Amino acid sequence: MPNRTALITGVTGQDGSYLAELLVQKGYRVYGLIRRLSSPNVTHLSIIRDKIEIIDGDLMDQTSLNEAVRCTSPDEVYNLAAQSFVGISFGQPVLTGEVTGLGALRLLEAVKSHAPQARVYQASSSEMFGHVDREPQDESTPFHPRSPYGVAKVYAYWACVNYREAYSMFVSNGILFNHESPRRGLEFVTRKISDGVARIALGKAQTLSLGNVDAKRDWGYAPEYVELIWRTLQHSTPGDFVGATGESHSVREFTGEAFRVAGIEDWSKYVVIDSKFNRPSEVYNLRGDSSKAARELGWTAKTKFKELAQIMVEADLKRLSQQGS
Ligand code: NAP
Ligand code: G4F
Repeated sequence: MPNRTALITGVTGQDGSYLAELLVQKGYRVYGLIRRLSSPNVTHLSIIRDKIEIIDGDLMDQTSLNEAVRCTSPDEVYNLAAQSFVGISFGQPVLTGEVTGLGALRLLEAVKSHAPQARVYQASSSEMFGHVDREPQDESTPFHPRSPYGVAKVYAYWACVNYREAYSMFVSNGILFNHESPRRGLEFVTRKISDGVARIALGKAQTLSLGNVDAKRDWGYAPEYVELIWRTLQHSTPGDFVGATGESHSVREFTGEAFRVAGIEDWSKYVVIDSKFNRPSEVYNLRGDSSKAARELGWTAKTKFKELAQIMVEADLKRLSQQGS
């Protein structure tokens, strides 16, 4: 296959950086869209910084998206950029709607005008299922979002389906359940726990404050999920695919497992429950069924709960030990 060109939004984030590494490995010419910040935020790109090209742009700004698509002429466009933290979406609902919802529409418009043959991947989310009435959730499960973030992702999802139907564009949604890694932002619960536990084990912190520890999620390992993202755009036809492990575990279980990895069995004395981390409306339990992705894309999640906790805690123990006090 001749070299292909990919444009990735959200390239500085967890998934964007892993996807850029995968595509570089596969011989793609990779463009990463980066918004202007007062201090550049390219830590996750250190391995491949000289192997990808950076394009300035912002999902809030139609002109920059038009220009990014026009000048890169991509074969594949991966929209991974978003205001992606559910918790903050309650305090910044309009910004979240603008970036996470309308931002996807702006990108679709740019592709429709400047590269209509390009294949588009939209980072949809299990948060769209929200208040679920069945388990496990698959591509036919109704949406009932429980946060401004979830609402914005539902908007973006349907915009993608609409551009597929209205303009015959190749647009696919990956409805991915939570996936984590040592590159996960520190505000998300698994990383907050792995970092917090490592600090306690190393004597750098005394306690770890958490919200609703009874919430349950289907947690997978991010580097495996970017393989699914890529496979979604290699399929013969566009469509919507769930990515999940099929297992659900509580925040409490993840906390216990993380402490166990760090060699601390009696961990309850270190954890403080603080209601400030509770959300106005919570998603209590998510568990996905990705048999469509297994059947049509040949993808299954390999890394499960205990191994994931181990990878994350060991990475934080190593990072924090190297930092000294
Ligand atoms: P992440 O680490 O938070 O990365 C988000 C990316 O979006 C960052 O590169 C960020 O850039 C960029 N971004 C934010 N606002 C932007 C704007 N206005 N214009 C351009 N770029 C902007 O998220 P992730 O975990 O990698 O997730 C990737 C995508 O998958 C997101 O859309 C997320 O909502 C979705 N998703 C994630 C999961 C999961 O479990 N990880 C599950 C389902 C769906 P800065 O570095 O400049 O902030
Ligand atoms: O780690 P979280 O913040 O992730 P959440 O809300 O599930 O969203 C993540 O996964 C979605 C896929 O379903 C993505 F679309 C989204 O972009 C993001 O990547 O919270 C997980 C659970 C929640 O129920 C939360 O209430 O953990 C609970 N939790 C309990 N204590 C906490 C805390 N969450 C955070 N962030 N911090 C806590 O102290």
